[in-house]
Amino acid sequence: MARALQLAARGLYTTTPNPRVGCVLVRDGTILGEGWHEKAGGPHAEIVALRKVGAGGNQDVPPGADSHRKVGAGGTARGATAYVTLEPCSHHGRTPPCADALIEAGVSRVVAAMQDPNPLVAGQGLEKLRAAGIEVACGLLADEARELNIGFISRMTRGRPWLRLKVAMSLDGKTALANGTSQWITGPDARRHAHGWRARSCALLTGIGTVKDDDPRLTVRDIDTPRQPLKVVVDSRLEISPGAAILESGHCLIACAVENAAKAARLAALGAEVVVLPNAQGKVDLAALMQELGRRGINEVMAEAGLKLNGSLLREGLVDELLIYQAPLLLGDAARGMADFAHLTELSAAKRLQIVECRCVSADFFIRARFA
Ligand code: AOF
Ligand code: ZN
Repeated sequence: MARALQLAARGLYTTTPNPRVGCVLVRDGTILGEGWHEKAGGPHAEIVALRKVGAGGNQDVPPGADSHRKVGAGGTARGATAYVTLEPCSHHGRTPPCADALIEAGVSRVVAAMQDPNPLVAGQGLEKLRAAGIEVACGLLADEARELNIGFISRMTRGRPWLRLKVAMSLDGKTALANGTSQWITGPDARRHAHGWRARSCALLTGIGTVKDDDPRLTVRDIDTPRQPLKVVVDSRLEISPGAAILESGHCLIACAVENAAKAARLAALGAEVVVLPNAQGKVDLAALMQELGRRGINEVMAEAGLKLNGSLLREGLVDELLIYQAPLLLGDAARGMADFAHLTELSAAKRLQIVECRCVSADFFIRARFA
């Protein structure tokens, strides 16, 4: 299963909206075939692994070799155990059910790390296997499997993506000078590290304040990835300038709270899409925006914004995880904090987080923390 998880992680940047899944077929202590899901529309991990057995070994199979029915042409998976990081699917999606393919191939045992949270599957894949007389176990390395697909699970169970909020700050918790200057607080290695989080995200979220102050491109650089995340700008009054760097490479969604057909058309011509999602205060309804991103198949979102949007996201309880990069310098009391979110009068009212990771990244410090 540990090997299957390693394989699954190869799909870190490519499987969206699908989960990252790996599969290893074993018999008598020998790996017969292994595979991982590379992208939506392509074969699932189990099918890739079965095809490799069918091809008589664990070498690559030509992309033309289509159906799992070819399994058995060379080697066979009969009597094998399949280790899969996610319950084999039971439904006809873009591809036929993996549970059927495993049954047909004659595997005798299936070990899944976790159930598929997709309501179209949700236990039915395992049930199908059991009904066919296959020995089934579920839960091996479940925590690791859940971590890998935390965004997919979030979208399937809550209808919205997993939201990480990234902040680069000084040792005294400040994120910009009073005049808005923030480039650069952390060093190049910490910034590269953060690009890794960008690369695995399906969408990057920022606010019009940051677009005006920093004019970010919000693209993944320094990391070899075939996919650039969707860029999302919260811009209540639709103030974004057509010359903003974030619009340069297209693939941008602008959430606003006002109807402005002329401006929306001008932005559309630049490859950006405008969605109008007002709340009662005339601002963007952020919870509705998260649901909208969920509907669009977005699993993981990383917000890189200023204190206003950060504050609103925190206040509305939409942040799942904080990624904090802390640089060894002090910016003093006049500098800006990371989020304007509440006026606390009692310490007990402050929400505590759980630190799930902390480490040095060159001269800077990285802390990852989660709300319960
Ligand atoms: C598996 N193995 O490798 C993956 C699974 O539209 P499709 O056909 O690609 O199906 C997508 C759904 O299949 C996805 O939402 C999830 O429930 C499951 N993903 N299942 O057995 C895999 N990637
Ligand atoms: Zn499948």
